[in-house]
Amino acid sequence: MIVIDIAEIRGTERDVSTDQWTSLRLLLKQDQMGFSMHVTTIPAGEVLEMQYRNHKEAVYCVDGVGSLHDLDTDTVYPIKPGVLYALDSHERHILKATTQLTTVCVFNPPLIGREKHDSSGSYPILETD
Ligand code: 9YT
Repeated sequence: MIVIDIAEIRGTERDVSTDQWTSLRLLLKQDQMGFSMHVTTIPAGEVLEMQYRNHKEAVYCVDGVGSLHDLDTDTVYPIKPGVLYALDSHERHILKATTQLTTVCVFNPPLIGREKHDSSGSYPILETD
């Protein structure tokens, strides 16, 4: 069994930040659950364009408000606590944080933690050492 307190992750290599977000990786590929699970915080005003070509991602909002623009269908959805979106078809999308957003994100296949977004907003598939 894995039992982890998010406080143990802060300041470790599982505490990943870019200039647009911070992500605490509760579970990664090396934990052998078949998915990774992250708590991602996006500051107010950020606009993230992404397309996960190599992964499926589900995002559950636990705090804050914003919007999600599905660029494949040109549909805009409100994001608020209790809303989940699942990118089941690798959709191009834009996530806007109106206030600071806190989300729980699950990736399949799991991230190993060192992935960087490419110019399209995708993560590569990386293998563990
Ligand atoms: C919501 C979203 O996808 N943000 C980008 C970061 C990602 N959630 C991650 O690497 O944890």
